[in-house]
Amino acid sequence: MKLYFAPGACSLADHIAMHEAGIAFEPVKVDTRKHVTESGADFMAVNPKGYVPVLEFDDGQRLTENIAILSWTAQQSPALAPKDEMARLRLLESLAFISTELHKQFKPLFMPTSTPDEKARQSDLIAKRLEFVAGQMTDDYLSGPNVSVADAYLFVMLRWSKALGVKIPDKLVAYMDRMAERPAVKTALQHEGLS
Ligand SMILES: N[C@@H](CCC(=O)N[C@@H](CS)C(=O)NCC(=O)O)C(=O)O
Repeated sequence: MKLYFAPGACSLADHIAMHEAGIAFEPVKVDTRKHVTESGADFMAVNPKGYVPVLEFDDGQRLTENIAILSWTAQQSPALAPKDEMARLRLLESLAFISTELHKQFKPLFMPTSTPDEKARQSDLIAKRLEFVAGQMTDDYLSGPNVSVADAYLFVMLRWSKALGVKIPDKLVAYMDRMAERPAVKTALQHEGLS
């Protein structure tokens, strides 16, 4: 099994989650600007959408989209798998929120064409959403005392927030430190050359 990733990109969430689940896989580094893998292969042939993450199964099938890959990963591990139907829906709810209301909102912050005003407005929007997440969190992790694949995704959003100067609520700063101590997070960061 292969996970196509770009260092520090959203694919870091899948990378962390795969380690949390204890799944053996080969990480394949991708240059998402040039659309080539580390070995020089054409990444557009792997994912015509041109972006990471991609999970490639041993039979050659490929799964894209963070929500799908993280959901699959959760299903593989009893520790990460939600216990009942409502918990599964709550996990999906968290993943959808992180994907659409956080992840996609960073785009203007990464675009060189965005004006300082646009970037400031977008930073404020993301900061408000992080406040909302902090308000909802009543335990060590997003969905309670145990880590889930959604935590891996949120951790990446917090890394980006920190790097881009988006205000992070104190509760999430402590949460980020807690996540950073997890062996799966350390291993994924190390593999991506980020530790
Ligand atoms: N909808 C996709 C978006 C993935 C995405 O935005 N990937 C970024 C890295 S965080 C990327 O590879 N961008 C390169 C490109 O679009 O060319 C998902 O959630 O998996």
